[in-house]
Amino acid sequence: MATAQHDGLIQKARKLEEQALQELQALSSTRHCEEFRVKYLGRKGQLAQLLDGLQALAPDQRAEAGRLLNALKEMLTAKLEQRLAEFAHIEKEARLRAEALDVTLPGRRQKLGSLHLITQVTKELEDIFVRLGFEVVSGPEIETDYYNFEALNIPKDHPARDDWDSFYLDGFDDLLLRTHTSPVQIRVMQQRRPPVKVVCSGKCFRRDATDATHSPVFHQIEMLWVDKGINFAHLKGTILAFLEEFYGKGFEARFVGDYFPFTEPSIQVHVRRKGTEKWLEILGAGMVDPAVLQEVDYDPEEYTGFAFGLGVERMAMLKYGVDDIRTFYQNDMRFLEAF
Ligand code: FA5
Repeated sequence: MATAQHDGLIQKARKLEEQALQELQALSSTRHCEEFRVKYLGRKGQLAQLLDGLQALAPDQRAEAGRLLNALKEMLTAKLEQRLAEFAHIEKEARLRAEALDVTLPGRRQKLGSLHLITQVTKELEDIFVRLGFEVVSGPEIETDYYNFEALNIPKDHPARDDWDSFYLDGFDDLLLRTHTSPVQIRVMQQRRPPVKVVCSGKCFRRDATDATHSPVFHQIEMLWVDKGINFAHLKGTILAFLEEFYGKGFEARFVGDYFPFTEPSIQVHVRRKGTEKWLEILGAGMVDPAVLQEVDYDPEEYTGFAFGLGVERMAMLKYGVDDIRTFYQNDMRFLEAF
């Protein structure tokens, strides 16, 4: 009985060997090799089933059949490894061919991003001021009440505070998002002695109702020039010079009286395209108030100065024919790509 089982097992092993060798020849990929491994050499594969059959054999037959089956397993494993190595090589070659880069092919055009129009205009204006001899400085967007108002001659109960309805920081009575870039004037003058000739650009924040020319977040460029003998003619000349540099000859400007607690006299400047009706207010300006100079320990008898703060969005609207300030911030790709 045991002999018949032994012979049957050996026969099955021979058949398995023959079939497996044929299949090994026919394998055509690493994936097929894996299928082969599972079928013949896996834990529940055909060889494992034959090995299970050893239990039923007499000890001496079991040893002999066991050796045979193990030799068969080793032989098939070695041949499978060989085939795997062949396919790994072939598949790597194919992958390299597929991934090959033809460096002689002509390049394909890639669309690059571009600077936002407000950034472009800010840079252009800063460049103009640098050519006029000004130094670019910066200041914080979160300001104290002192720099944003008090030092600029706007005490707590001053009605002018209504012109700059402010965003205060929750839990900090004294901190707000700056309503204009004028606090940078104070910061610079505290740190330097005259002559001071600086510009500063940046974001400003106001609780303004949004409309075609007002945005709660917008950009200003502040300019300050303090020295001996600076007068209103310097103010007017500088403003006209940079406006002409920025807009060219096709625009005209007018000066209108205004009021700011930190300048005296104060003006605002309107600009329009020649031949059109509508003026747009683009900046506020004036001669630095003596009280502000005193606040930073400059002697108003010795030094005078002028300053202005212009709206970058408004400047851009006029130059590029943008009717509504909100267009800058709607992220419409057609608008963004136009510049
Ligand atoms: C001021 O902010 C003063 N600090 C300007 C100044 C500086 C005067 C130095 C004297 C000396 P005003 O609030 O007018 O002023 O704003 C100046 C400019 O900022 C305006 O002319 C306008 O172009 C722009 N602007 C003001 N509010 C807004 C807003 N909500 N949206 C867009 N632009 C604005």
